[in-house]
Amino acid sequence: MTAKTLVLGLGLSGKSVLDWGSRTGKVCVGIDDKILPQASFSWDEIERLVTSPGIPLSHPILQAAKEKNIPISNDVGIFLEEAQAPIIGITGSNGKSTTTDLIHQMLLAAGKKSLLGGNIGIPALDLLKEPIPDFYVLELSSFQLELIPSPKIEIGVLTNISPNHLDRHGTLQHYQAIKERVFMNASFAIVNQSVSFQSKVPGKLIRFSRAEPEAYKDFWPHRVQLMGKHNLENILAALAVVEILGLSRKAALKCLETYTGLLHRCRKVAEIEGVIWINDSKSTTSASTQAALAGIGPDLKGKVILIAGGQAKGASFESLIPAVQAQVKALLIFGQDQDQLWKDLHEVVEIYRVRDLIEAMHQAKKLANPGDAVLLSPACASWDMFRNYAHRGEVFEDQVKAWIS
Ligand code: UMA
Ligand code: ADP
Repeated sequence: MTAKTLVLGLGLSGKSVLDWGSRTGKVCVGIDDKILPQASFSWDEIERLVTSPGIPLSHPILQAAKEKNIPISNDVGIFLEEAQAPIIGITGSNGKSTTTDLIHQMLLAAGKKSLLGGNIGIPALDLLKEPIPDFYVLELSSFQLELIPSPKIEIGVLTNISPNHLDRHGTLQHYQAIKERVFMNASFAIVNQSVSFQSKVPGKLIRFSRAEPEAYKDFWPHRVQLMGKHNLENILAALAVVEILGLSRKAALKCLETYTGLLHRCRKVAEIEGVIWINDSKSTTSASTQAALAGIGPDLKGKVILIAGGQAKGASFESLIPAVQAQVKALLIFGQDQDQLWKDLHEVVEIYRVRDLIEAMHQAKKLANPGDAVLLSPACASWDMFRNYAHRGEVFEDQVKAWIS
């Protein structure tokens, strides 16, 4: 009987495992509760289970494998075993994707071959299809690290720690312990000054903090496109990597001059007549809109004109009240659940109901003064009027670009 790898979950990571299996001659069987619920296999032929990060460890298949002493891993675990170039791993509660992308861009700017992947949306195993680079830059989630007790990572970056995914990890302490794995075998650990560790740091510890203006007065804020103090921390973490590797700070800073951030996440699209237009279409919840307001509002000379609306998925917007009160001068609402937005926020801000996003933008243009920012951060899903959040963000960016061209 051929020994087989059982692949649980056939989303992005599961598919990358099947693909890796066919490239390397490993026989894999895929199962998925939604896509392929009927898949049949016999436990006797399974030598290893490779699960997907979104599947909790309490899943019956994972429990059964554990009882049968079948090794359990995930796509990132396999990647770390197979990768032939040093790995820079980035984890943390917030800012993972931005920091990961910044490090990747800075490596490229310094002339290094870098491949980017992991939780950011490019499955790690897909990177093995490319020629071996100088570095792999991997965003790692707690869901991915949970199944990798001792990851082989050369430079570990921990952006920050705040409670997240506790429904899955139980306690903040356990969640943090999982995150700290990122530097447990690393030669260098780059860690936010605000994090007090639980575990030992075997390599050289480098702390970054925005409490030391000397570290950033040569570039912040006059030479960067990214906005908000949280992004300053992400930049400091990325620059620490540049320094460790002995790469050119000048080239890294040059790269920051044009870096506008990841698509649809608090991305500065343009400044028109002193008004900054920001696309945060990825925000589909009040929590992320609140984070966007907290990140952007305090650094503005003026106020935020917020564009929100879409499908609320049953949520209320009351948690937005303090941030809206503090940062927003007008709120433009559209879409299926605009009544809920109006109900929760009309007492604290001036609200305008509009037909659609484009009308919201025209109205925002009229209301904005130099120093203000127009922020698309909908706090809602987009499916009532758009294909997805990316489509919504593209409509916004296209309109802004049409105004400047
Ligand atoms: N499934 C089951 N049974 C279950 C649950 C899910 O069979 O009980 C199946 C689903 O039907 C689906 C598949 O599992 O077909 C989905 O697997 P998944 O949720 O692990 O998602 P993937 O598409 O494999 O994407 C994963 C990461 N998803 C999660 O961690 C939830 C992606 O991170 C990552 O980009 C991708 O691998 C490539 O590495 C996304 C994410 O939301 C962006 N991450 C979380 C975050 O950032 O907070 C951790
Ligand atoms: P992640 O990948 O950890 O979700 P992202 O880089 O995609 O993080 O940023 C998502 C949102 O998290 C941003 O739009 C911003 O509101 C917030 N954020 C980003 N970086 C930080 C940081 N260093 N500290 C706190 N919040 C942050």
